[in-house]
Amino acid sequence: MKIKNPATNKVIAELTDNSPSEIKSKLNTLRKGQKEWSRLSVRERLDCIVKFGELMQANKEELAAILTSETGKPLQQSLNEIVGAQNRIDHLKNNAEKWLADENLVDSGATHEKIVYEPLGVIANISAWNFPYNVGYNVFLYALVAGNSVMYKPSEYASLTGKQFEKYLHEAGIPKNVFMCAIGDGKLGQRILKEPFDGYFFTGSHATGQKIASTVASKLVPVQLELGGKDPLFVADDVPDVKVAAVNAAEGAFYNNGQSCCAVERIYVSEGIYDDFVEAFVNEVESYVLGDPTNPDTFLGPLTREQQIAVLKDQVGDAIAKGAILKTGGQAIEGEGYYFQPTVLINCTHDMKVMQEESFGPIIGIQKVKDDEEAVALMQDTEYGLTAAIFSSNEDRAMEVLRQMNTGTVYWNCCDRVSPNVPWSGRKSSGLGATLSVQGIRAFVQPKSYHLRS
Ligand code: TXE
Repeated sequence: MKIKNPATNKVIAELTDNSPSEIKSKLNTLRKGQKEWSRLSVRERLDCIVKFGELMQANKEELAAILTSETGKPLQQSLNEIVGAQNRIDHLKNNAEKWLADENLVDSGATHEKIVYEPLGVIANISAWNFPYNVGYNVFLYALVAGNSVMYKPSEYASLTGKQFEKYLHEAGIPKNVFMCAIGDGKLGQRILKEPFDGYFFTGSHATGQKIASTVASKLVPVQLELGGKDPLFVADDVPDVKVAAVNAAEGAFYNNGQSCCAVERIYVSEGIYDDFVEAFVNEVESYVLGDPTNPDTFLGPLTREQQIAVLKDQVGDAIAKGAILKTGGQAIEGEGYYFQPTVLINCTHDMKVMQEESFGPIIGIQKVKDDEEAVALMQDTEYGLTAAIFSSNEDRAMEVLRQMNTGTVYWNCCDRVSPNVPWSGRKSSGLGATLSVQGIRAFVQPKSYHLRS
């Protein structure tokens, strides 16, 4: 497998794909390893994870350079991701023993009753490239702490980072037969689905998520899908400062080049502040430094995947043909690398692809709304259900809007945010199941009920 740098389109490394027989033999190895691993205490397993976190932080400069080289993520954002993902480890360290402890429900009388949380066994984690630390940690660290062994298939666009996870997990004391990488593309992913894993945990596109769920359905094992979104933000007319709202909204839309599952993908603005908001928003977007991702000032690097340029061009053309106004950007940048200008489309309507289909790039559609009722109806007009946000100075107004959102997460005066304290879950086409928090660890265990008479 050839690994390309999206900033230069040059091959920077070559890895050998795993063959189907290697997947089979890795699964057998992981099955043996899991038995020993699950006999350790939660604290012993956590000690390895804590050590892993220390190693990642100690080597963060080198790791950030690797992530930037294969995804095009600006170096500072790669560092932010590595440093930020440590919060999962801190949270596990403080809570996992409590979450996984046996629950003695009846401990008097003739029959005692308790719940023991047992690991699932060997799980397959098919992962994504956009935030490999965040979305990877959400799955494999929680699975390991709960006593599972893991086959981790990094995205073909983040395989070098995946290999680093394997190296440092082993260095931190996780046995080699408890965590293993599977290197390859979607075809290898399909091969993994054929094998009898005890759970399949996927992060990626809706289309692939659907294929995975239907392929493994007959196995009757847990399947969890963390998919994309078309996340709306409503900027209400009572925001205290329109410029601040515009700056925050733009960051939510353009951070990581818009390649976040919870990026702001469409914006609705009250008519009273619409013109001021658009002006401030466009000024902010035009101030972004675009270019070489290794330059510390760069905010927008190349897209990770060349194919996405065609999707973005199509969305721009479709929106303009249906009456949107292109305020800035709109073009791919000729030359080396997969660059696309940051793009703002205004006067958008819901017949446009940019308001309906996931963009996953540096492009945003803005639409004017007359009141909260119209904003809610438009925010809810989507097949997705990951996050929704409102900027408003009125808490009651905000809560009334957020109450009506059929999404796993809602935000008041913030957006594009994930925390280990609360579950991360998508509804409708945004996914199935939850990661993070106590819910996230329960995804990797199965309860066993004990009825005990002495
Ligand atoms: O995703 P895929 P890609 C969305 C986003 C983006 C699009 C494509 O819209 O533009 O997905 O990205 C493996 N059986 N998100 O191509 O194809 C594949 O090798 C088993 C949203 O990366 O879904 C990789 O490891 N596995 C998302 C993983 O699945 C298969 C983050 C994801 O690939 C497979 C990333 C198959 N048939 C992209 N086909 C988010 N939730 O944030 C592919 N794979």
